[in-house]
Amino acid sequence: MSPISTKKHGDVLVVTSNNPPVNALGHAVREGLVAAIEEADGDDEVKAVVIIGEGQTFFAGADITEFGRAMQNPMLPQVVDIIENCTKPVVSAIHGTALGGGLEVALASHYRVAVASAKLGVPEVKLGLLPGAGGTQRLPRVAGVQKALEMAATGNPIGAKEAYEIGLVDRLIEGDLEQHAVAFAEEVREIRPLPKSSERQDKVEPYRTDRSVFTDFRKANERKFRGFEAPYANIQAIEAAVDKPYAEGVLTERQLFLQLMTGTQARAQQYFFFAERRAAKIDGIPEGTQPRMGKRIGVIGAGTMGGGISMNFLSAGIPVTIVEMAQDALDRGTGVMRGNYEASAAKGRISPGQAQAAMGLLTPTLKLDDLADCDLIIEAVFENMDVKKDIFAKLDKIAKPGAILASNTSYLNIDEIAAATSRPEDVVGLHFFSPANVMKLLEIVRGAKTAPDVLVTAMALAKRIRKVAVVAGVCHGFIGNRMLMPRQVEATKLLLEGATPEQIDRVHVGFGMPMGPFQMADLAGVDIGWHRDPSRIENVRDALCAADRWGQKKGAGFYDYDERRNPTPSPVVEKIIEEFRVKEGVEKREIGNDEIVERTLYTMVNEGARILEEGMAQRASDIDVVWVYGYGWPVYRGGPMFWADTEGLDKIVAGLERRGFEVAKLLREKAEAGEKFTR
Ligand code: T1G
Repeated sequence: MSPISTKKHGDVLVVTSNNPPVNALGHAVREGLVAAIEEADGDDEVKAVVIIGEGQTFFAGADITEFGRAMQNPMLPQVVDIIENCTKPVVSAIHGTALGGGLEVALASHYRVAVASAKLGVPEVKLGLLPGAGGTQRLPRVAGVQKALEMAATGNPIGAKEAYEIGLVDRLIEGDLEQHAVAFAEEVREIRPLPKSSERQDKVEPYRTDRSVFTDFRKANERKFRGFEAPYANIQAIEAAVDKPYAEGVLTERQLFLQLMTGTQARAQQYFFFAERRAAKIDGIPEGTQPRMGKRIGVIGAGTMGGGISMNFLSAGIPVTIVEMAQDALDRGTGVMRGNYEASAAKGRISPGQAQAAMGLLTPTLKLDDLADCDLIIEAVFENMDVKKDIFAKLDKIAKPGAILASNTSYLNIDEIAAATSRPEDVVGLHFFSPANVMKLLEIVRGAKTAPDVLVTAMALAKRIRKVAVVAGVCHGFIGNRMLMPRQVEATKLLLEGATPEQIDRVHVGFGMPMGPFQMADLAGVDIGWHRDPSRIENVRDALCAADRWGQKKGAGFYDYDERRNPTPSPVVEKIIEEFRVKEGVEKREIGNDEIVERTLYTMVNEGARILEEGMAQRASDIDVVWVYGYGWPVYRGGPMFWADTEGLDKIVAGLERRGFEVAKLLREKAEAGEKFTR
């Protein structure tokens, strides 16, 4: 049975797609669309056509699961040309999303109507691609070159209202979409010639001479697009739309599309699309497990983490009660939150009304008892086991039955914290990343006794506060920080052996990381985890801390910083490292960049393999989601485990052995068996 059905409303043929969950433009849908247009063309009673989606959305694009497989005809470029060349006016009726190939179908239609809540976009760049069915040629002709650049090179959708204002949508619909779309089709059924997007020149002509829109756009996004191939290919394709007639422009588009599709970046980003969705699936949960309530949240601690965590819930419209020990700390914490909201409103990211509404949902208090009616309580106080146990023992007496008790610890043992209560099944780790109101990643730490519905609730709440959550087991540093440790340890050893902070950071930034281990240490604070005794100097970090070089906040750390926080290499640090080298009797030598990669990245993969062996991560792709969303690992490399597969596990094993590291059992087994972690 074809997912495409047709029926006549008077002389309008309504073509409906029913291909759940997102009306992906798989082979059967494409075939059905072509047949429907042929039906319309062949039936004289038909004066117009409406294309509409059943379910949650209009077409959300090509079927990504078909990528990498032999594609069957008709291909999408053919389908959209058949739609545009229909002899009757075709109206796309959009609800939910019109994304990628879905927007290309709409652009090939002669008219587009949409409900106000709809989103329109070309997110292909997020899959390492570009719109490959005429989108790079039709979109600038309809929405304008500037908007097309923004939409295609960033992949971010726009709302239907904005689409209407720029002429991408011809009418905003209130009420029944199908009914109004049919009425619209009846209004335009006699209008000729049919408006074909591919033939429009008015919005591209002005840019034939003045190229500044392209140079300015490239310049403005240099930092954001660093390392990515697809954004630049999208810009190039839109330049072709300006310089060439449609028939030639689509050839350039096709050539660029195939170039990207066969590249490693596209494969990595498509892998990551599904990795992110797979992370939401929790192993070992009984079918039908329902989430618990999540209507009121309690947060203990109004410091940087407590405040950021609270903002996530407030921004999602969920009331929060926040507790502090002292009034000044409470006022300082709520003041920072209000300041963050006002700053977002000033930048136009949210409206002043939204900022006010969010803060209106916050109840500050000095009394722990005020958390008695909360459904979920998140403790975010400083990292000390005794303090945390004390708080959880108190919460055990205060919190209502069925309340979930969570700790935001980055390292400590969740089972030990849970044992401080009489309800360990209600205890879970919720490890947010700083700044908690910005970073997308959330590690849900599954304790030995954590109940299935507690995990399901945590995952559901994560989605509500727009976090990407990954389940981790109880071990030191969970997934992300545990893999960070060997990297930091080796990076520090390499300093003593002759590398410099800038050399090591340059290798990581060149690899695609936002910053290297030492820039990151300076940002987070060199004094994190420091024993605070300046007389006790056991490593380079101690020496820096004793010299008051705590990082950016002190204007000095592994680097010196100017007033705009730009880092420069520091002769003081060089001297400190040299003194240590002598003290430790380490011979300085030339360090190659390959050695830096092997010792700081291969060791991470090795630790990732151990995490999988021990069941501390459900699957290798979860590790990749943690590193992309929590530590800025470049998505065009898929994540450490996907990258390891691309690099070659046998090469990684050889590199680790050459450097004298003990190779994880799982890594060695997979390398010997010629297997991979992620595919
Ligand atoms: N193809 C195949 N499966 C898809 C899919 C797609 N395009 N989009 C979603 N799914 C699956 C997804 O894996 C999940 O499966 C389920 O649908 C629900 O998705 C030629 C080449 C539409 C905004 O990039 O952004 O067109 O995990 O959990 O949060 O130019 O899905 O349940 O088994 O994300 O409500 C361009 C991708 C393709 C859009 C809905 N299109 N999708 O979000 O649900 S390339 C995209 C999304 C292209 C042409 C080119 C989102 C969504 P499962 P979900 P959601």
